[in-house]
Amino acid sequence: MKSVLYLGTKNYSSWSLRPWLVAKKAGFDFEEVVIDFDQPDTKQKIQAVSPSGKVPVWVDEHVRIWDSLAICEYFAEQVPSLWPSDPIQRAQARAVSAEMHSGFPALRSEMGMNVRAYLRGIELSEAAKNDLKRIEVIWTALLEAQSNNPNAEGWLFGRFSIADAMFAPVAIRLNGYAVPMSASMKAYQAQFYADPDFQQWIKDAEEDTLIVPRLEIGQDNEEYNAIQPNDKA
Ligand SMILES: N[C@@H](CCC(=O)N[C@@H](CS)C(=O)NCC(=O)O)C(=O)O
Repeated sequence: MKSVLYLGTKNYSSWSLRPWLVAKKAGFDFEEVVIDFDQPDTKQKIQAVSPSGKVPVWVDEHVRIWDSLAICEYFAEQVPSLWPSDPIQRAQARAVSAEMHSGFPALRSEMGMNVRAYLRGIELSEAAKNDLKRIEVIWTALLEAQSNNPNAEGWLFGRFSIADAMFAPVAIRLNGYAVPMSASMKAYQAQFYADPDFQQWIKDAEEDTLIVPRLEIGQDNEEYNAIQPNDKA
């Protein structure tokens, strides 16, 4: 039996991107099944494969797993290099991954992932601004800690790890909405957009024509959106 990763619509499903990217980096051979959001049969299709009624879900000959981080952990059982090899770094990687998995609710709701959105003008709440600040602190500290590592490849712990996958949707959120970014945030965001596997997800999402109106945050701000990106605040 070929392993299957059930995903939500690639343009919008931030949870789905994470295990998909990790599976790609692990070199797994798997089938992708996208269950589009907000269709008359969406709920039924997700419930048919997912005990929690949510995607992503991984199914192979041994197991069915229905949570993005649990799926990533399962992959790491087979490919341990998906976490840093150093136990201290591995603990830190797990801490920031768990923080991303369980936190940042304001950022999630106000800057929903939308691959096809580009620097849309939005007004962030204080809570969302604080979420962004916290992400900046995490990224900056971890990238600075790698600055003396000759083998660092631009990822949070040098080589790609599950921690990077957890933050991949943030790189897309930062592309979708015009919010201030520090130099280290820009550099780490660029790291994703230069990655061939990440680029494949972007391409798939861009080629998809499904628009889910409730997830099109900031689309009415046409005046702001007409300003050239470099002139935006
Ligand atoms: N904690 C879960 C969250 C998964 C989740 O919220 N999935 C959303 C899509 S990104 C979903 O399936 N929504 C469909 C629904 O709620 O009907 C995980 O990490 O996988």
